Amino acid sequence: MLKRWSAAVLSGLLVLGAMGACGGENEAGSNGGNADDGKITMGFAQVGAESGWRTANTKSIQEAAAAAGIDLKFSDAQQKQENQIKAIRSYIAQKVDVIAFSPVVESGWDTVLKEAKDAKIPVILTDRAVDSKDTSLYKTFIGSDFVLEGKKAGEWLVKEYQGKTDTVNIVELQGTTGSAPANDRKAGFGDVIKADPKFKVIASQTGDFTRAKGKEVMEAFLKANPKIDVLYAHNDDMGLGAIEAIEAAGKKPGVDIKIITVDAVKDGMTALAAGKINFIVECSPLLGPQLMDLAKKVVKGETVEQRVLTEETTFTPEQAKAALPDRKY
Ligand code: GYE
Repeated sequence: MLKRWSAAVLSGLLVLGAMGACGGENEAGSNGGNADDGKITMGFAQVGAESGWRTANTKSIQEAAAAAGIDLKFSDAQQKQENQIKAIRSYIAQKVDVIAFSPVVESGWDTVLKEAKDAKIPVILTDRAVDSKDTSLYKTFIGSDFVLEGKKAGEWLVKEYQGKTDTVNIVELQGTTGSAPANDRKAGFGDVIKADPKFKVIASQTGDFTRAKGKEVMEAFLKANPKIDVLYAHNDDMGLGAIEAIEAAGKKPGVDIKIITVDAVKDGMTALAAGKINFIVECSPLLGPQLMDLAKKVVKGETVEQRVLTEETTFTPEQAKAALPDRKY
């Protein structure tokens, strides 16, 4: 009890301290930012630490901020929208120069984004989109085209089963419910495979982008469905969890069940090179340097493109073997 109480007081003091340091006596900066030391302060509200992709993304942002001389305030929302909203409100209270965040889900951001706009603090969306109709609520959105990623996954499957007529039973592990990558990767994939009725998605459920949940849901899929030909997982981590479940069920991942994932982090690429995954659609987490460039421009009041796309490729097992030695994350 005492422990909890003192932890609460301590975190209150920390917030107050940070507010005093950044807000209090600050007169500089037309947008209320703490330009006292000439440094840009960025408040970044991260989704969480749910996957290898996210860890690499966080590292990229932290390293790029340090390299760009940007003072970074960083928070981890543990995949909860309410935590992200709290973090954004605290950045507004601290009068940071710019807020960047990766919205865990697409909807429900208008109120807090309006608060940032009213405080004249520019917002940059990174990695994931919001569905706000009012696009003046943020300056730019940098990240991947998730629909395209889903399409690439579907196109590989269409080619793989070309000329065959038997039904292909597919199970799908979706990302976090309501998130842009889950919505879009599902849509893009579905769009491509619907052209051929032999492709049947027999089960589709969220695995929350984590290894543990991917394993758990795959176990249930395997119990309920005697014939699964293909697994489409919205990220490597869920695919890797599912591989454990498939092996535990006495089946060979990549052979008895073909596996397609998205991300191309090192662990995923290693499984691909070993033939346990058959195809990976790349999604780059290295958004840090571009984000810092955009932040500098936005703080200066320069106009930036509304949408900045990340460049990405795809990998077969052979390509994974070639790329692995240089893979940084
Ligand atoms: O694919 C997944 C992560 O938003 C693109 O989030 C990101 C996704 C990524 O947890 O691994």
